[in-house]
Amino acid sequence: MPFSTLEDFHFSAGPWNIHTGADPFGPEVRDDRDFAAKLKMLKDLGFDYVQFHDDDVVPDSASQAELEQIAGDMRKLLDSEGMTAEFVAPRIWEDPRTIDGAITSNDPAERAYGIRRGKRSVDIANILGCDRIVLWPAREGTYIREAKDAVAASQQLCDFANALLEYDPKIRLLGEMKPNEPMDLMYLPTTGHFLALVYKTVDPDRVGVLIESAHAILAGLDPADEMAYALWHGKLWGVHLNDQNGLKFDQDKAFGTANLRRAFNQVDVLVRNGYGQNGEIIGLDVKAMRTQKFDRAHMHLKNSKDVFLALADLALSIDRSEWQALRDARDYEGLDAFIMKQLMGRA
Ligand code: GLO
Ligand code: MG
Repeated sequence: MPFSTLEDFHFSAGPWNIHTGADPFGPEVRDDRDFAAKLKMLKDLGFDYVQFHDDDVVPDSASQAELEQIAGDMRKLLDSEGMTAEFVAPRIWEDPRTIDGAITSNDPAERAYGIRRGKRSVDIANILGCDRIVLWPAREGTYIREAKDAVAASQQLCDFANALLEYDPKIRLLGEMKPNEPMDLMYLPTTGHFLALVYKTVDPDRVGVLIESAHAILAGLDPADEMAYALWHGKLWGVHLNDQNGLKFDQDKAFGTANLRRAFNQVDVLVRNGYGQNGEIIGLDVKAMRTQKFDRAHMHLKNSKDVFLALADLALSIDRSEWQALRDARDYEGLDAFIMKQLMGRA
């Protein structure tokens, strides 16, 4: 696989990445923008793709006929701006029917609702012209382990994947795993767990992963190695680049701002493995600080993209023969200094 070039990289973000700053302890601090304004903002920043939740496009209350109409209008808006949908993710964590999970709820009616949301997401994706469904199983876990049967839950997660794969022969499913938050104990808490489930589904070729940097970090794992493992499986079909300052809540900090070296290693593994050459997108999942004023509450997106491109440029220009010579000599102190100098611009 040849290295990626800068031209292979196309960027995406979701409308939720330009947000009002509400958090669990305080209300909104900035006005909202309508979707068209967000789309224009993303376009101006050089983003070509948009990530969607199902109800970012169509309210859950809409009938099937309304769904087709509303999603069709969204497609026209995207086309008119020269933008493309990257994926649709069923938002299966806000409705009262998902309080105990939409896939692993103990109530079969609630599990049926989850599958219905998944199928609606497929319908919306088809109208928007994308083949990727992202599954972030937000409430598929427990606060106390005794609340659910973990063996049954594993099968229910597989059943959910199969229901979508069987519903549409072309759709691809990308698991976005996270170890905690909002639930204390998540099922399939890491990418590796989901990758093992992939091979138990009815069509493993259409199931892969989207890796979010912060989610790997929260699991105590290195995001670059997580990406490498998924790349080895041929299943890294999406990323949510961001950063995380320790094992706290999911912070969604701008990419590379907490740990530049960790960010470089993510970019490097993507570049070396030709990420982007088969239509994979550089997705961001970042939040502006709550302190940011309205008119500058998109700079976290620009900063993340700029950091990615600067690190990709470094990955493409770094002296690989010197790097290799240090490996061959088993001079890892020398390699440590070599990488640090590159990152400090003091090479
Ligand atoms: C939360 C997740 C969430 C998903 C989004 C799309 O921790 O990162 O933001 O990425 O709902 O699946
Ligand atoms: Mg994410």
